[in-house]
Amino acid sequence: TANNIDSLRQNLIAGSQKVQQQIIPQLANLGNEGLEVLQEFLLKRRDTPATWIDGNAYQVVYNSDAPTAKEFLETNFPEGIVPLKSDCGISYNSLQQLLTRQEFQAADLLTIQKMCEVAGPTTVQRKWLYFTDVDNFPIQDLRTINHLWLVHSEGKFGFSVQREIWLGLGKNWINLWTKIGWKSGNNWTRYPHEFTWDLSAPRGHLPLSNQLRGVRVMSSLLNHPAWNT
Ligand code: UYC
Repeated sequence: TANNIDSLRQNLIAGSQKVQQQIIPQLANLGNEGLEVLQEFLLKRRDTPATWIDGNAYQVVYNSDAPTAKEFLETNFPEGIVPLKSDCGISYNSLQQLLTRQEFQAADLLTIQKMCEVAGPTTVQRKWLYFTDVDNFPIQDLRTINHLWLVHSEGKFGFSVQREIWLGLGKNWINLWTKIGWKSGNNWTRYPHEFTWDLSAPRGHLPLSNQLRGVRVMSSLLNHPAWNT
């Protein structure tokens, strides 16, 4: 009913993150009228950095099969809700699309590939990053990749989430592995089948950094100047 829609709309605009999170799926179940409220919400907030609440709203509109929704996105958010800024001319559009669809395993692979691409042809050929590649990684690009992960995972995934947990553990790697589900007791989680490729994973579970060649790449990632605000 009109009354119900209006109260959901008010709560979506003014409510806490928790309230907003509950309202978005309710609006998703209300067809076109619900979609219109979500679209208005996205437009209203487009001048401030996207949060995972925007990500949730965006995903509902994206996953709807209404022609108006498709047109709305093509007109207003042709490249998604995270600005795909790069200091080296790399396109993050494909990563944006995988993450919007929450295809986390494919997105994880593409993240490594894109980071190799940023580092240059030698790294692309090698297929894995040196810690020096990460030290030289442009701030803008690392922030874009991280922002995409955050926004499309309800704030659960991303290097900055891993960093926050790691700092909270006094920079203890062993405890980090357990906390983010990369190790259980003495056993490393095996790639790819033992990892959890959806939002039921522990916070910070993704994106992965292979530890086969040591911790230095991960250390460079979590110590990167991109995280100094
Ligand atoms: N793998 O175990 N990993 C691979 C992880 C380790 C191994 C790729 C993460 C421990 C081998 C990714 C963990 C280990 C390959 C990850 C993990 C190990 C491989 C694909 C928990 C053995 C085949 C991208 C820390 C005891 C490729 C890539 C190769 C691949 C991720 C083995 C993303 C987070 C120490 C043999 N593992 N990896 O980097 O290089 O290849 O031989 O971390």
